[in-house]
Amino acid sequence: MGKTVWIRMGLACVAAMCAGGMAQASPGRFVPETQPGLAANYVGDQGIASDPDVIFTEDFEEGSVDAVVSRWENIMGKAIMSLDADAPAASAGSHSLLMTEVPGGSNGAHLYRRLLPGYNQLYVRFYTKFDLDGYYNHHFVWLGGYNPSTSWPQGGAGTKPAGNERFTVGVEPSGNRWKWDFYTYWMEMRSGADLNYWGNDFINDPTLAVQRGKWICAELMVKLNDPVTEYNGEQQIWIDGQSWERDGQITSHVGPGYPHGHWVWDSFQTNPADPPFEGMRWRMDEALKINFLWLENYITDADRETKVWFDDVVVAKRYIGPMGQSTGVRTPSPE
Ligand SMILES: [Ca+2]
Repeated sequence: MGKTVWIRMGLACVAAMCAGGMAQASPGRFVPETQPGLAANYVGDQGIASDPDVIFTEDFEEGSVDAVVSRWENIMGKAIMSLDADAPAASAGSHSLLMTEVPGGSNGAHLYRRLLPGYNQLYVRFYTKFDLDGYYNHHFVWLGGYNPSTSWPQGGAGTKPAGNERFTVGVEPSGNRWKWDFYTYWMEMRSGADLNYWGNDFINDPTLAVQRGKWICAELMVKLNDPVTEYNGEQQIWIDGQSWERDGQITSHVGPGYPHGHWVWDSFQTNPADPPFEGMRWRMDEALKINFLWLENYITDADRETKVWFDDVVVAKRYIGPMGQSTGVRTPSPE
């Protein structure tokens, strides 16, 4: 290697360190989840629907879009849905759901259904893929609750829930920032600088980047506060079976006493030197439960064709994790 190349590499490294230093105290990093995921027991998700802790699955293997949507209660943008042969490598199935937004088209698409009778803790794991050059979406995949439950998504953008009627928790690419974060509405949420209540974010780390052009395994957990006077609720995100750590603390898991940080309007800024987070008081009424799943790809004003795929959705009462591998040496899951 020539001297010139070394000098160029050195300058590039210095530039990268400076950029990182301005953004955060230390680089964030993935930390593998240590608890066993139930998906490890079902190679390619085969048979996972019969697991006693699983309450809903959607693998898009029904054979037609009509057959898929018949399993959901509220559908938007069916015209841009198709079943596609692109599927996660580990999947036992051969098709995924593809939503293809075109310029001048509708505002994306969604599938919504209730999860009755309602639960105090749920996990949703799904595989998704964004095409490399697609336009960004505004909202993505949600777990939430309505009291009483409804067979359609109620909305509520810009307003704070009262605590007895709704909450919603999104795992999202954060619009055109392409970083994974929460987007959360609940009774204790903070307002934005415009004094409206938009979804609150918590991770705020541009290095937790959404990798486009490949299948990603995302998982979201919501645990309600119980009793309803307490702040002991939680929310958690995993990407490819991993949590996100920054400055020595896990920032993708939010609950009573963790992580440490402070609010800047509606964005929680993690910092180990700050006070501990108070925990999630999702509700003030026991009748408010987690009772819906909303797979949404909400896009407006797309200036180019934009494809988003979904596959292998599982909702369960415990951690699901990525699919067990269908080839090669499989690591036995701890029992
Ligand atoms: Ca599939």
